Amino acid sequence: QSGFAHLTDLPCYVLQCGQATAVISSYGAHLLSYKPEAEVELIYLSPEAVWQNNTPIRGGVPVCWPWFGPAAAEFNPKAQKLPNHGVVRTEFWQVIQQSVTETEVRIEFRIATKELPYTNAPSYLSLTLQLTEAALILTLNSDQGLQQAALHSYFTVDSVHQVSVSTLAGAYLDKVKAGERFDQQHPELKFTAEVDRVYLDTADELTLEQAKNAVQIAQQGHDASVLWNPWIEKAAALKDLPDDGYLDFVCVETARLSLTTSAPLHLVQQIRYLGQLE
Ligand code: TA6
Repeated sequence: QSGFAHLTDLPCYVLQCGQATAVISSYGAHLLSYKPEAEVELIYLSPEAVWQNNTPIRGGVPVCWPWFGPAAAEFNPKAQKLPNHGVVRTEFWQVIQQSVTETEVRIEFRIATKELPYTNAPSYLSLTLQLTEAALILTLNSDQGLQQAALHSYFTVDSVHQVSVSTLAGAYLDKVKAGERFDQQHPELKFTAEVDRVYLDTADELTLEQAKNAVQIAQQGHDASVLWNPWIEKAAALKDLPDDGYLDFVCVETARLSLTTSAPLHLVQQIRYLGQLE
């Protein structure tokens, strides 16, 4: 696959349903590409991404689990140095099921959860990918709650300056401003500086619109959506992203962040290409 030839020897699975294709690696159960049509790539993958030496892949759809961002105290009683966004981005997952019908191609990855420094580790975590001609659905499941999770999707854009995400409402935590809480004033967000926001109680559907086309992101089982673009300085500080790479993507992430919800994890993100805009 030419778009990720730089990820040498990365084990990948290619799914195809009609014109739609998706590529996912067993390393991190990490989606690398989703093309609803032959020439239309919706997912951003950094040309400087690496996966060797326990590096999480920059771009695609990283799976964050069982914590999001830096490890919360619950996960880190000994205040160790733990990785950002949990521990499964850099593990190999096992394929436990694959099926093909006329209307859907499906693959399920599982990981036996490692010894973690907290008491509520579930017995498994699974990521199922369902590709149809109309959409791609990612579903993250486990048999426990009391854990954080996110599908940290990087969407490719022609120019970040021409992107908006809607419909946004209600409170958000602004990580660019030390996590301070604000109220969203406009139903859409445009990107004109660094954005790192956790929207609480977000809609089940968000739309990512750019000059020429739009993508719908439908979600279930979430209690937050995260919008992220590192902008100039932070992009320059990320060694697996080109300095101008921030122009080429925005992250729209489906997250479950409450650590008090005991219902089993069931987090869904459905990506649907809405096509060219008039
Ligand atoms: O989802 C946004 C975020 O948590 C940012 O704060 C930013 O650090 C980003 O994820 C990327 O994290 P990573 O560990 O992949 O470098």
